[in-house]
Amino acid sequence: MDPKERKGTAKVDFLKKIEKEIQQKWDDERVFEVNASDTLSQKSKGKYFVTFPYPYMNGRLHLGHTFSLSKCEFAVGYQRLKGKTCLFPFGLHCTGMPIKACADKLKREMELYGCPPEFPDEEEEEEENSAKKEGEIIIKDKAKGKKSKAAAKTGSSKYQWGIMKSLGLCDEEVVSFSEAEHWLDYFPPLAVQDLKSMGLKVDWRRSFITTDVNPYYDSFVRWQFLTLRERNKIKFGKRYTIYSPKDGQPCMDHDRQTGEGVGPQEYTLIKMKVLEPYPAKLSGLRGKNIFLVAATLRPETMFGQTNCWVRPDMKYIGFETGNGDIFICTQRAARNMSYQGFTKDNGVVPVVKELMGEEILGAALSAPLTLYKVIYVLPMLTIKEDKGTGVVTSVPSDSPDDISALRDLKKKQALRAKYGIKDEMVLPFEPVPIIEMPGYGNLCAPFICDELKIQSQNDREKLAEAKERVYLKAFYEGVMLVDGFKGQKVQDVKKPIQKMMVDNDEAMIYMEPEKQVISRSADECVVALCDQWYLDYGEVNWKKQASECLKHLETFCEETRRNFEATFAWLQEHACSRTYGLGTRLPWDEQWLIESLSDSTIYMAYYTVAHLLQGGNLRGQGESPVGIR
Ligand code: A2H
Repeated sequence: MDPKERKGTAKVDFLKKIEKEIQQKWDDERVFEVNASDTLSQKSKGKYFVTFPYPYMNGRLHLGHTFSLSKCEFAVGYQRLKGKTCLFPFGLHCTGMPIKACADKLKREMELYGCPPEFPDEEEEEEENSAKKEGEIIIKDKAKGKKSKAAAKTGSSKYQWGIMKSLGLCDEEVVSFSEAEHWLDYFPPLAVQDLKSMGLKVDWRRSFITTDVNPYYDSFVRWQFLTLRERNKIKFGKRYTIYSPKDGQPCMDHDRQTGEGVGPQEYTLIKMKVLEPYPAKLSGLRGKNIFLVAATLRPETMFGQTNCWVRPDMKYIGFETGNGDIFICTQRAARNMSYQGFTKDNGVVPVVKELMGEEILGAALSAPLTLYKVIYVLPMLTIKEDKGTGVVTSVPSDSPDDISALRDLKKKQALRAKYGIKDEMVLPFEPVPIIEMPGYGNLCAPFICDELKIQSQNDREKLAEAKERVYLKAFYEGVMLVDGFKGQKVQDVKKPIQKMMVDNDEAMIYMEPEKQVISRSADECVVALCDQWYLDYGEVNWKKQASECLKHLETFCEETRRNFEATFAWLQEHACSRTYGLGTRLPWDEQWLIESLSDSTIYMAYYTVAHLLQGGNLRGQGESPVGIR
């Protein structure tokens, strides 16, 4: 070995030896164990407390933890040198789905593939088949096949078994991880060991794990929830929640792969009735009521509908609703609706027709509120697949997208011809003045499109600007021109007009996630109406109290204060009950588990007494140092 290198190692080894000895001394002398009474001593120059969001115990800690921890660690070390009585407690979180999901996945793999499991290698099978057809590529494909088989056996695997093996565990050890409780035995002591070797200045007597495995923490959380209930902060009922059909339960921030902070977005679903004779594609459904259902954010503009848009090259379905009517929209939207009481069976979409947009172009419709008795289905090429129902109602007076697409069709005979649209379906339809806006007149969308010289529906950037300019302004400054609402502000009539159409069975409330949400189980989430216990964080008085508290809170910097304020602003009803996972049961309705964000809101208070209850026994199984049971 290079002598330089050897010298380097010797120095590090020496330092490590000192480190070990000192850490042992800290441990023996219990130097980081502090009690409330210590702050009363003459020597104490004040008190200082740090807390780190307790990490989740589905694996070993990693470099990310180390980085974040260093801030607590440096702060507490510095304050200690200044003579303050410093407390750094450290809990470990086990509540929620992922541990249980991994354990169950492992169990399933062993049931399917034996123990130790022999996994099928799909890639190799496929490649062998194709290799038979084209002899030439055998060598290349074989090599690839071997690689993927090796991956399945080692670690970079889609199988839970492979993931566990990659932690360096032997077969027998992996088997024990098919019981969720084993994770709670295995990882927490390793976390403590790793944190100790990092030299953290922690009072380890105050450590604990969560869930009903630990009777002390369990009763702390039960107390918390009983108290919240007594104070009327917890309610029960059907609520719109982001939900994973695959998991069969709500999917909150903690359970998501993507879509943090995303909530349900409400649309008004406009029922546009297809008139007889039905287009050929739908002729088999004669005798049934068929509706194209359009999702809109602007129910108050329905007085100005001139047509309905679908995208010619997009897939739609017709499905049967609870009362036997047929709704036409995208499969994705129908999936959401099926969890919101639209269909006979929850979560089941009874598909009666699959079709392309172009197959219903030119269909005649009757739509609510508009003065045009009959309007037609026309092509719009910019409709997105992942928003709303894929059916868009057209209000060219107030929507820049709609006026541009309508002008395209009016201008270009060839475009009409391409899609078989007759002149009388387009040419007689003019924008209807329904809203007056200061500075924009009574046809704000044509006005802004002229001003920005928008040429077609494909002018995406300019259209985005046009929408930005008129959308908010219309909400705050728009004044209605139509009979019955004349002179009223848009923001005041939006809800009443929505309600009027819903009451007349011309519209419904439809929800979907604001943006795509993918669960940790890799499911695309929907919005579902679920029976829920929920924390009523949106309640006005509670919010007022919280804001008042924040005023008196030292946040050390403005950014932190702003983050609190922003969270208060969006936080609404928070579903806190779950059916699957680990945790504490709701004391008054034990079929439910309390989810992982809700059992971790005030645990810092538990640190103040944890040592008197558990005395450092993570699972709370030993005797309490002060005899509390
Ligand atoms: B709005 P947000 Cl008058 N692809 O309704 C493209 N656009 C879609 C869509 C899809 N898959 N699904 C719905 N939309 C439209 C009326 C309206 C709308 C007026 C003015 C503005 C306006 C009449 N068209 O929206 O991205 C629908 O058009 C401007 C924001 O969820 C729906 O409301 O915010 C709106 O976009 C939903 O867009």
